[in-house]
Amino acid sequence: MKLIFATNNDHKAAEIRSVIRQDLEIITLKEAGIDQDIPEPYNTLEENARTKSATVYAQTGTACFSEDTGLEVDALGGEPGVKSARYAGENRSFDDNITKLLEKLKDKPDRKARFRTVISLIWEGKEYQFEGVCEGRILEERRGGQGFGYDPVFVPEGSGLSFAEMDMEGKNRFSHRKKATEKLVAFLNSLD
Ligand code: ITT
Repeated sequence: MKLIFATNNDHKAAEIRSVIRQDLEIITLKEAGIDQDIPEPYNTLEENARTKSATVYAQTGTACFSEDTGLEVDALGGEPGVKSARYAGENRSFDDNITKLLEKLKDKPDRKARFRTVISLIWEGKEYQFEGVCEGRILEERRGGQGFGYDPVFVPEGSGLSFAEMDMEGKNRFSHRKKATEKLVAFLNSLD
């Protein structure tokens, strides 16, 4: 079975491929020959994920899914949330976003946060959504060199290591994306 994963983020594609059934062929936008940065104009992960998958389905007619992920920090009223990719401004780096986050959290004792992933699948013209949440806390400084995005400053509940101090297998034991992907896979399995 062939599925387009409507993403331009190769880290996400690698993480999802590491947990999805081997007989499912996952093709990223680049691999499908689609050179497009689909806008994410909405205020919810759910709407942004739906826009990405629906846009690509309309163009290709091929079953496809997308995902939108946000880091929700309690002391910042849920920020950066849906704006996680562009927290420090358009086209800013992962590192710039972390710098802004740590600055805003300076002197704040409440470090509680969570990653939330919403996957939107378009299957035979119908949309299905799957959510995965990982609770944790934000460190005072960066730790580790693996992963991507906010991984160096996020420690999941039940671990002493940041996501960036874990290999992919370690991160998958806790990860929001893994939990959402497991629900997607269970759904696809139930179609057989
Ligand atoms: P798409 O092409 O799939 O949209 P993206 O990088 O723009 O890729 P999002 O819109 O979902 O992805 O933005 C989420 C941002 O949140 C992402 O750029 C990272 O900074 C951060 N992020 C998402 N998942 C993460 C994870 O597992 N660990 C650390 N940071 C993560």
